[in-house]
Amino acid sequence: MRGTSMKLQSLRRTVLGISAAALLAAGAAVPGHAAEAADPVLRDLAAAHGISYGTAVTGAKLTGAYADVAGAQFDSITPGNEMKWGSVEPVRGDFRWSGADAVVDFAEARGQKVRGHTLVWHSQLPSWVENGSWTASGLRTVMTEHIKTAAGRYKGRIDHWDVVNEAFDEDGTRRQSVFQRTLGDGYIADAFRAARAADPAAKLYLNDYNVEGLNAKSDGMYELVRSLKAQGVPIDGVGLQAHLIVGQVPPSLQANIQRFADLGVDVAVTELDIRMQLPATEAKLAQQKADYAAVTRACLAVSRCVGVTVWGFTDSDSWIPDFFEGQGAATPYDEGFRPKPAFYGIAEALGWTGDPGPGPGPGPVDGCAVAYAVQNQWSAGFTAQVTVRNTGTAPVNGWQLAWTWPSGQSVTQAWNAAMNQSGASVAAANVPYNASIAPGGSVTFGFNGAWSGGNAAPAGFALNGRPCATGTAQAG
Ligand code: G2I
Repeated sequence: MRGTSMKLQSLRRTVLGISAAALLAAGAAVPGHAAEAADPVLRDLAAAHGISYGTAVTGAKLTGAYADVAGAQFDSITPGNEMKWGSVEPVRGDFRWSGADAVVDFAEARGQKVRGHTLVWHSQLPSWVENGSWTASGLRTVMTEHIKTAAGRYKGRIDHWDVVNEAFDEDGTRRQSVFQRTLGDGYIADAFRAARAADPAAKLYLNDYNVEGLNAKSDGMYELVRSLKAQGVPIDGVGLQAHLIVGQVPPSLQANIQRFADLGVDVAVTELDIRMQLPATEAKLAQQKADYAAVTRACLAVSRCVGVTVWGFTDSDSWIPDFFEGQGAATPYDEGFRPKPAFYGIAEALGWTGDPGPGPGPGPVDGCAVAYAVQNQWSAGFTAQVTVRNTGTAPVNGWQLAWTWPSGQSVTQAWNAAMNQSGASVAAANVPYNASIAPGGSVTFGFNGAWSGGNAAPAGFALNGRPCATGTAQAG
């Protein structure tokens, strides 16, 4: 699934601990957010239908506003990376639990379920496992010991374990992981048996991506689940990851959930995100809202579908921009923790009938102008300043300014904006203290960049998807 986009993690800004965002999460008034007091609570709406709504989290970010939203809105937490083999047992027999412990403690303190992710997976495997020269019995021992230790440590505290993750290739045959190559088809049954022995109360899941609709891969998974059930292997559920693309929710999603349910297992949507080509526009965000609603409705329609987990609740904590060049905006909250239309799509699918208000950002913009100035330039670097003016009549409540570099420049460090670059596409989003631009008002942010060959200004800018005039934004 890995794309080619460049990583700009050093540029990623979180807004943890910023008081405005914390207030937002607590439901109080924040400039630029219209409907806080009436905002729905997904975990309550979901509970009324007997399903769960969860999120993956980054354990190290569980403080401030990020923690507030994760705790208030969701009833299930999945550690995004902290329970993976490479995180917990990087060296054979040397277990490191602090990251995973912190996530489990967080969830328990808020009455949330925990999805354990994941016990046996070909990726994020420590090299001593992936590159060891194993006999079958040697690797089987290592695998079952790992399961026994990890599932045993959290015995009674994990609601669902993703016991085996991503075991299939796209054609529905087995992925040739080190486990498959060394142990053969039986490793999956062995892993489930070991997990059941280690934590009898946890629901044990087989989890994969691109298995949401009826297709060759989900057929392979279906056949395996059927045969595991027939052999009495302790499997309780199937996880459909659902890393989807805007406008492309598989029409057969509900039918596929139903056919797994009919085998006598639970089904969960375990890693939902719905990505788009950046910049986000109102039209794409509206389609994304419909898509999040459609996935939620498909789960509600099948009684054995136990819930949905989003793979990161905020665009500031999503794997998508790092893995798919030029894509992002895949989650229900924007980078400043404002609920997006997608959030209201989920709520409406769960029966909420309130008014989302004019709209937490990125909201409509009825006029904008941008002034872009390189202030300083040296051999390979430069400093630029960008002023964005609201030339319309309505306030801008939450903003994202997008542009494309004409000659291969890149952003290296930003101030007064949260900037991400993927390929040549740049997105600069407000930080909590400059989210609102009154009519006639402006905001200014700056950044350092790298260039070589040429350093021409971008040809155009779009504010929340709307093209802006250029060259006229400076305060008069
Ligand atoms: O790839 C998306 C998901 C597909 N299904 C299984 C999930 O476990 C997987 O999650 C992602 C995490 O969201 C990413 O955060 O798995 C990726 C690795 O395959 C995670 O990315 C890794 C980066 O590749 C590392 O460079 C980074 O050190 O995250 C690590 C921790 O931030």
